[in-house]
Amino acid sequence: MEEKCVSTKTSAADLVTETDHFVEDVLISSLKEKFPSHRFIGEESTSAGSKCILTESPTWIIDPIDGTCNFVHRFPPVAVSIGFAVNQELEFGVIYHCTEERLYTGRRGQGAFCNGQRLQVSNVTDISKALVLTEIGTKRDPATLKLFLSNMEKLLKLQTHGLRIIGSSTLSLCHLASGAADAYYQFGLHCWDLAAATVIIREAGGIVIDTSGGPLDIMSCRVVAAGTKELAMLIARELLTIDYGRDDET
Ligand code: 2AM
Ligand code: CA
Ligand code: CA
Ligand code: CA
Repeated sequence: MEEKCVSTKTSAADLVTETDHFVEDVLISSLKEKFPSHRFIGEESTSAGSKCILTESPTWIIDPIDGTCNFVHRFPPVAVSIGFAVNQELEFGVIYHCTEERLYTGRRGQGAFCNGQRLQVSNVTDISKALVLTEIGTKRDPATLKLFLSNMEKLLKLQTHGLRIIGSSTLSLCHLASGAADAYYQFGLHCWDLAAATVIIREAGGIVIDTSGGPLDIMSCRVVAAGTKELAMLIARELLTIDYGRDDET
C-alpha cells in the first residue's frame, strides 16, 4: 500500500500530508485562473498564528482534506470542502465525501442536495431522542480534554441516544443535513470547516449557531448545529466553554 508523507503542525495529533497541500494548490490555482480578482482562504496556506480575515470581497474558503487523520489511517470519512462568501455572506458550499463518492451541495435560497437528492434535517427537539455528533480536534492539553469530557458527560446525563465522533467535521455536518444525526457541536473549528457545511445545513432546514446561543460567526471557532432550533438552543445552554480564540486574531 502506498506510504503517505505525513508531517505534524501545532501538536503531535495535528497532521498534514503532501496530498493536503497538493489538493489545496490545485484548487486555488485553477479557481484563480477563472476568478483572478477573488480572495482565497485555505487551511494549508494559512500559517498557524497568522491572521485569517473574511472581507467583503468574493472569497473561496477551502479545506483540501477534512479528516486528515482518517486519511492517514485509511479510515473512510474523508472530504474536500469548498465554501464561497460575498459581502461576508455564505452563498454556496460543496463537500465531496471522497471514499463514498457523495457530493453534498447547498446554495443560498436554492436548497441542499446529496448526489442530486434533496436533503432535509431531522425534526427532533428532545435531547433524549437525539443522536449527537462532535469531534475531538487536535489539542491534547488538560483544559481542552477536561472541557471535552465534561460536555460529553453532560449530554450523556441528559440521556441522549448516542454520541458519535467520526473524525471529519464537515461530514458530521453533512450527516446532520441529511437527517442521519440530530445535532453537532464543537470548539476549535475554523472557517474552512464551517463555510460550506453551514450553507448546506441551513438549506436543508437546519440551524447553525454559536455555542453561546447567538448568531454564528464562522471566525469564532465555536459551533452548535441541529435540525431544530429547540435542540440547538438546549445544547448551547448545556455546553461548558473556554476561550478558543478566533481565526481572525493573532
Ligand atoms: P482537519 O482534518 O481538516 O484538520 C477531527 O480532528 C476533525 O476536527 C477534522 O474535521 C479536523 O479537520 C477538525 N480539526 C482539526 N483541528 C482541529 C482543532 N484544533 N479543533 C477542532 N477541530 C479540529
Ligand atoms: Ca488540519
Ligand atoms: Ca477540517
Ligand atoms: Ca484539512
